[in-house]
Amino acid sequence: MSKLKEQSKNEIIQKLFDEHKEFIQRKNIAIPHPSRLFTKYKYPIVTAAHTPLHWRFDLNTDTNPNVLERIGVNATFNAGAIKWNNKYILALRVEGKDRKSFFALAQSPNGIDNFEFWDKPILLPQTNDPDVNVYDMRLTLHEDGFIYGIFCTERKDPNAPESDTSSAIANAGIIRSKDLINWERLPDLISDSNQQRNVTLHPEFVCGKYAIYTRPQDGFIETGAGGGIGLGYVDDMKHPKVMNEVIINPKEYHTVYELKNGQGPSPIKTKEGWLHLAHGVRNTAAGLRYVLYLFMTDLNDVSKVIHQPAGYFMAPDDQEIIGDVGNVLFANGWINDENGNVFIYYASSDTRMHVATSKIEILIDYCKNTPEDKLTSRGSVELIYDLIEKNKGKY
Ligand code: M1P
Repeated sequence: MSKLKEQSKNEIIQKLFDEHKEFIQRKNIAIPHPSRLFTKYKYPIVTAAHTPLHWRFDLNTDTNPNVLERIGVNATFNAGAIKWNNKYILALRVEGKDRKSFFALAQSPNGIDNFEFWDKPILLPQTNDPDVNVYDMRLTLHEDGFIYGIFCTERKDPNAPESDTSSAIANAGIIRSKDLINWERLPDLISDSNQQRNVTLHPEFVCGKYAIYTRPQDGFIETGAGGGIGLGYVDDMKHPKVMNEVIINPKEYHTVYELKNGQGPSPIKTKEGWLHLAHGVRNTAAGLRYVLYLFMTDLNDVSKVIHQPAGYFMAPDDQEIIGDVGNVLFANGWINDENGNVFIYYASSDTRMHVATSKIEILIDYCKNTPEDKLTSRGSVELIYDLIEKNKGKY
């Protein structure tokens, strides 16, 4: 490549910044879903291309005379979410081209577009056992006054044979803050399970204890005898030992969560129960398929599921099916706005972030009035027969 003249180097840098700004400020376009349950949006809200140029380019033309990208970002996905100081904030899983994930906050004034990263990613405080990889943070404002960030921390499995260079031990790492800027690292979750992923806090104390959603499983990939969404109790987050862990929402044969499932973000309190967003995984000839489903638990007994519609609430559509890990929708963040509007932040195929909007009343109606899974084909047809009967004279 011929050497660039100083003027053209500066023009290239200016063009990079102009195009980046224009891209970030692009207005999103609502696409109401035919189910009428939610509205999706035309453009992903945060992608690798949204990450700041000063994280990726050396902007000094003496040390970067060809104006090349020095540090690449592969994907931005699986974000925790919180509304803070009137801004919609995402804690994104940013995955570098080096395969490592880390967390970075981005904010938007309206929750659907104009997401801009904060100046620097989070430099995560460490425990005595350093994280090798971290991902999928849930942000929860707990009634104790702290914002908790619970995420998955992975370290190499010390018992894996030498030839196995990918198996890891996954556990829940915990940080907390009062301002989203200064983070205190707490010890990792202490539980009876070999592997924990998809862990998040219930936002209120339950009988004076922290209630925590878990996903115990036997292996790194395989659930074994484990799996299902668990609920346990912690006395003190500075010594986060889970007690009395029970599975409140198990995986189930021949359903969209037949292989495994996991709690998404912390549940939302409604007048009619706690509203939960979760992901369910089934196996197909083309590999795993991750979809999102909803269920509700009792206000007075958070371990009791009171409504669970059959099947999925949201599945990957069109371009969402394609990505680094195809056919995956995953959500670990949502925001319940003051006026009953709900912003569901979901990632497609481990590659980019999207938003879907709905209303609390719609999600409750969906949970209460969508039939439960009858677990057989004949049962599914019987449900359609019931509806046809009810609709007689109306079509
Ligand atoms: O690749 C799909 C998802 O796989 C894992 O989720 P789970 O533990 O439920 O199988 C996680 O690695 C998640 O980040 C990823 O999106």
